[in-house]
Amino acid sequence: MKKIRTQVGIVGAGPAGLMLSHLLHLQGIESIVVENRSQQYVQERVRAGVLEQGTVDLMVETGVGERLKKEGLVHYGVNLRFGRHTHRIDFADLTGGQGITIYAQHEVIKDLNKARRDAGGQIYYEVEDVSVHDFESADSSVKPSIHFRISDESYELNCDFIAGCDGFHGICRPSIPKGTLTLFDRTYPFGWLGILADAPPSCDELIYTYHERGFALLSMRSPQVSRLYLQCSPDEDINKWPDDKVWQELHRRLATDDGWQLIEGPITQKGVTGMRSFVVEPMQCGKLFLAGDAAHIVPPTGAKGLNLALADVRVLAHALDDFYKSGRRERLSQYSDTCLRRVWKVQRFSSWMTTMLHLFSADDGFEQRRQLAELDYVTSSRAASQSLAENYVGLPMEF
Ligand code: FAS
Ligand code: PHB
Repeated sequence: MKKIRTQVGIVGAGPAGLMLSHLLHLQGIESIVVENRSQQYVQERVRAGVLEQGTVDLMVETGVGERLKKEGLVHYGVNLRFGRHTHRIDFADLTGGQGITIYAQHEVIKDLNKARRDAGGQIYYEVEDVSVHDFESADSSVKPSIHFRISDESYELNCDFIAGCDGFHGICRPSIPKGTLTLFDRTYPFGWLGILADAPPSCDELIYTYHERGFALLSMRSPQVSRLYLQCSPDEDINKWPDDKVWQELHRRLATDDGWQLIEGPITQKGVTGMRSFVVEPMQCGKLFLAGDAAHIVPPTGAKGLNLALADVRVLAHALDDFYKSGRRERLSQYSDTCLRRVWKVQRFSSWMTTMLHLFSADDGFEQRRQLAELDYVTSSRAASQSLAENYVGLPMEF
């Protein structure tokens, strides 16, 4: 085995892994990232698109926000549509001027990759057979390691700490001894059929729609590209959704009485994602720290997945900085508790948005009337719309 060494070994080059490596670099802490996919695959994967104010500030403050500032679409509000009427939630008024920025996750990944590359950062792509070892022991002389293979060469990466940023289907969480973790898992009886379309967005802000045929969301990626979602069954067969059927259903669910029109265009990407709420406690075991989707999944209705992943690594980078600068381990030992406070608040908001806006089939009408009453309350009470607004733009960071 070829032996290499670093201070922090990071598994996964998604937003969590790359941002952590970037923050550690700015603090003078070495790291190596290992990723089992190619750089191109990771940089083209279609996922999130909404950045909280705090995420935008983090990218700008750490020097990777230039393109985001130029190309990101800043929104100071969001729309809730039900009963063929649209109600705007004014973020700027309700949160003292805060907003969100539409900037695709894969663009964030490109910016972070460039910053790592320009700084001489080490990222091993297309690695195989990744495994993590010797992280449980509290004995500081026992060094954890990450083993992996690149074609027929085997590597042993020795480090002080391992960051498990390898997503929900990664190897880090399952490597933690059974019984030391508690898993909280909820799956929803529906999914999202999402499309990318070369169509100018039909509204300059997002539209979350409650409809008796199911939820619909109008989002965007740029002034030329729309991103739209439809509630569907969790195992929906995408082949049963030719483009014209997708547009027909979107027209139905997004229809209003004020003459608003949905603009169509060529569909360039189509996919179905399941909906789940998942949290693992604790988010650390010895010298292994889980961050992002490796530790928690939120339904996308609150647009929080990416933002929560970056919030985790901010806490971890802060704690590692404290350790390497002063030898203090308190922040490291409190990492999980600090993150979980935010994780459960974001879970609460994301599942609330999901249950308020989606159709639950087994319903005698009670649920629908309760949901419509909730939407009516949220859009007519300043207190209720302020709660939605402050959660949507992002709760203050705690370290
Ligand atoms: P990621 O999953 O992004 O990254 C983990 C990385 O680890 C990946 O690059 C993976 O290839 C790598 N990896 C996995 N196993 C490995 C191994 N054994 N060895 C080495 N590397 C390994 N959020 C929203 O807010 N809005 C959305 O519209 C939205 N859409 C989504 C659609 C999908 C299909 C998915 C899965 C998620 C979506 N999310 C969305 C949530 C998403 O944004 C995640 O929260 C975000 O990607 C989390 O980032 P990471 O924790 O870095 O995990
Ligand atoms: C997106 O633009 O992809 C998006 C926006 C809002 C969400 C989820 C996804 O809640």
